[in-house]
Amino acid sequence: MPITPTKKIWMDGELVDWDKAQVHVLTHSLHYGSGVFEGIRAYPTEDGPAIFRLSDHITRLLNSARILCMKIPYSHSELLEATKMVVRESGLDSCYIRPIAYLGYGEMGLNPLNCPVRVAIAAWPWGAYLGDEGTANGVRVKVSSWRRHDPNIMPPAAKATALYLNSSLAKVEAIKAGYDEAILLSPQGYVSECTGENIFIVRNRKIVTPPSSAGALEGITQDSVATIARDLGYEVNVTNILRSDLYIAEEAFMTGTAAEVVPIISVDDRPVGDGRPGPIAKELQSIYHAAVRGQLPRYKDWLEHVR
Ligand code: PPE
Repeated sequence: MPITPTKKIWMDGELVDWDKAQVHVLTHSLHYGSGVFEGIRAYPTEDGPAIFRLSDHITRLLNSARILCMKIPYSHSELLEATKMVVRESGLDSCYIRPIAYLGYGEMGLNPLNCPVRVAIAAWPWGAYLGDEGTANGVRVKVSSWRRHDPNIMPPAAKATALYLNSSLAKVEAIKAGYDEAILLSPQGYVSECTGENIFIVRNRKIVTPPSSAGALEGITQDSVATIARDLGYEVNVTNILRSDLYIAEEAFMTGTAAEVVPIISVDDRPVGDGRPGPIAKELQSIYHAAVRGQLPRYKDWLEHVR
């Protein structure tokens, strides 16, 4: 998806012009995938733009860095304020925000401990990740031939750039085969997640989503949607599911910051339910859309206003 430039990017403590936000070709993270990042969204609200669950995203960024022994030279509150500044500066009331911490120029080789840690935060307008059509009418997915990471080979809890090669392999395979998105299984064969989204299914009116032990990222949207579902009275379980559960589910949908809530209408060419977006998926989607825009008092604590 193309990027629409905005004016400034926050880099290592200052705002620099969009076109000047550049790095050296011998940047460590370019060679070894040693970066950690976040994807965050800001939405228009009555009180101006608000960033959804910003504090939780910054916490996850710092945890990702901790897993990699990367010392980010900024505190949680400094990163929080910097992110708000980037959104204010952009003049946008709706945008996607990409903070990244990476190892810069200075050292080569697999011991990263002496590399300088760099941090950048950019924001730009970004539409529906799986398209407006996919959001409204659902997407077709396939189980990938690629497996998700074994937690002792690559830690899925770290939202690290290197892990996304696995996501890209699965995404390319799915697109080339004519599907919209892929579902990855864990090395043990449990359903893990999609390439950039968590997955949920509904069976016997109970909502189920796989745990991080199946290789899934602990999604912030996953948590938001599970909270909304429980508030509506649904039973939500975070537990392992099998590939065959996907084929006999009444409903399936995926969640992510970029994707938001997207119904799945078929898996491996088997229609999910009646092959149309399910009622629970649609209900959760519409409440999520209202919550992120500050339209529901119950979820206002999730919003970080930028002004
Ligand atoms: N799993 C993966 C692998 C993942 O990348 C994401 C977010 C999620 C689950 C959902 O997490 P959360 O956003 O906290 O609900 N993917 C981000 C990056 C997508 C990209 O193309 O880059 C995102 O949605 O921003």
